[in-house]
Amino acid sequence: MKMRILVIHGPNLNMLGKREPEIYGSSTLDDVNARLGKEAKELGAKVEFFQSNSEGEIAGRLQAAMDSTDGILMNPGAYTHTSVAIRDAILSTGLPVVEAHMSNIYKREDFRQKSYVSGVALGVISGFGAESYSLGLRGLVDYLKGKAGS
Ligand code: CA2
Repeated sequence: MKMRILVIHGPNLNMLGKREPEIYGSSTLDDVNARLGKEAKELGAKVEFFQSNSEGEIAGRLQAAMDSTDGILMNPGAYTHTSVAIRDAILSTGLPVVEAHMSNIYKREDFRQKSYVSGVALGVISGFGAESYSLGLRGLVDYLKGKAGS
């Protein structure tokens, strides 16, 4: 069976390509998802996408993923820096999660330099624009292929 990957985009990422292109680039969320869909196909994986501005909805989607997903690629947006609830929901899934950020959060304001997610993530990619998602997908799929073969 094909590997099943869930991509979660956190708050305000629906605005991608429409505001602040100097920080987040000019690709829209649909562009990013279309590219990930194509790359996933090449890697032999199936992707599903979810975006929400609500912490509770994201926690709920993580919980629902438990039995229907092999791994999660996630940009938690601003909740990265605030949400114990999302961290706990990730832990409750028991699934590998790759945390991706378009900007390099360690080059920005102090309040962005703490991530509640990194400590429970398989790995973190930050600073490569929309490419961060592609790199994260590659890392996640490679990890899952290694696990399936071991
Ligand atoms: O660098 C990233 O990917 C972030 O996760 C993006 C979040 C930010 O709060 C994190 O610190 C770093 C913000 C996402 C909002 O994205 C927008 C995109 C276009 C226009 C407005 C917001």
